[in-house]
Amino acid sequence: MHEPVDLSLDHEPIFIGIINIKGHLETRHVQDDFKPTLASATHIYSSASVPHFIMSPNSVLTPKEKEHFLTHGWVKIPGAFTKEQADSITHNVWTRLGMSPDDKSTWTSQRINMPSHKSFDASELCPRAWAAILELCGGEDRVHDEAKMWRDSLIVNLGTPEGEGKPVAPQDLDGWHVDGDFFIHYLDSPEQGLLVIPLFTDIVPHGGGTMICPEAIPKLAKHLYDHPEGVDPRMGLRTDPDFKQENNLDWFNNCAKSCTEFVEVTGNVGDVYLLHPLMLHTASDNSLRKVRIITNPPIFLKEPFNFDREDGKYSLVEQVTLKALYKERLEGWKITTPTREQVVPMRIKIQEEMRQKELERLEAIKKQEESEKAAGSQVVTAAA
Ligand SMILES: O=C(O)CCC(=O)C(=O)O
Ligand SMILES: [Fe+2]
Repeated sequence: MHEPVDLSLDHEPIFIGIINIKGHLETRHVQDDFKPTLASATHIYSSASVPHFIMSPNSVLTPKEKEHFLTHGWVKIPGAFTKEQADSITHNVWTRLGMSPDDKSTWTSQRINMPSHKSFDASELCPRAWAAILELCGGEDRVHDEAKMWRDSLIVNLGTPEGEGKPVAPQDLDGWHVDGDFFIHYLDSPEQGLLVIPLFTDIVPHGGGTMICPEAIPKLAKHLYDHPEGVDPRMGLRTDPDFKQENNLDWFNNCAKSCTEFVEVTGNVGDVYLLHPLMLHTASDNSLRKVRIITNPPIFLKEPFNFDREDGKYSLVEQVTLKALYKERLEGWKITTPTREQVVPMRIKIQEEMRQKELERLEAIKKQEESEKAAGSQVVTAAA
C-alpha cells in the first residue's frame, strides 16, 4: 500500500492565461476551474494509486507539480535561471538578427528560428529544471547525456505591424505541430522525449508566447498508436503521395481546429516549461509586439519509451501517453519497421545560410568595436 499523495496547495496558487475560442484571454485559477484535459482518463492514476517511484524522496517535483503534469501534460518550473544568465545567452541577439531593439522598422521578420553558435549545460544553467526533466523522463539513466547541452538557437517572435493590437484566435493560427522535424515518428520515439521551453524574456498574455493545446495529446497518441509503421514529422502516412514532403501542416491545423482549450506559454524570464512530447503547439501572433525570446531544446532518450514494463516503472511522460490512450499498459505494442529513419528538414540548410550571415554581422561589429577602441586609446595617448 502506498500513502496517498498530499495534493493540497504547497505554494502560491498558479494562474494561467487561457485563450478562449473568440481569441480573448481569460485568466483562470488552475486549481479552481481549469478543466483537466485528460480528466476522463484520470481514473487510471487516482491520487491514491500513484506508483511508488513518483513519491521517491529524491523527487524534485512537488506532488502538485507531478499531478499537474499528469493531468495537463505540462508543468512550469518558475525562476529556473536568472535574468543575468538569460542575458549572457541573448546578449548579441540583435547583432545576430541585424535588427535594432529600438527601431521596429528593422523588424522585418515576424518570427525567426535562429541557428546556433554556442552550447551551454542545462544542468548548470537551471539545475532544478534539469532535475525535473530527468524525473519526468524516468531518471538520469533514461536520458541521453548530450541532451543537457542546449544551444543558443533562439526563437524570436516580433509580430507584425498589421497584427499589432489584433490577437488571433488559437484555432486560426496555422503553424500547429509537434516538435521533431528530423525523424519518422512512432508512439515511442526516443528522439523527442520531452519538449522544453525556457523563457529568455518576460512573456505577457498576447506577447507572443507559444500556444499549446493539451487537449490534443490523446488525438496525437491515438494516431501514433494506430500507425506502428511510423508517420512523417507532419503525421503523414507512408501511403500518402507526399509522405516526408514538408508541404503542409494540415493534419495538425485541423487537429487544433477541433479543440477548444488552449494555454498560452507566459511567464517571467528564467521560467522553464516542460511539456509532453505530443503537445500540439504553435507560435502565436505577438499582437503586443513585445520582443519574445525562447528556445526549444529536444530531450532525447537513450532508449525508446517503453509502454510495456514488467516492473510498472513508467516515467511520468509514459504515464501521460498511457492515460491519453485510456490504457494501463500496451502489451505487445511494437513498431513494425526494422529501423527508425531520420528525415533531413529544409530547416538545416536555411539555418546554415542564416548562420553564415550572423557570423558576418558578428565579425563586422567586432571589427567596428576594435577600431573604436583603438581610436579611443589614440585620443587618450594624445591627451596624456
Ligand atoms: O515560436 C514559438 O512560440 C514556437 C516555436 C516552435 O514551436 C518551433 O520552432 O518548433
Ligand atoms: Fe515547436
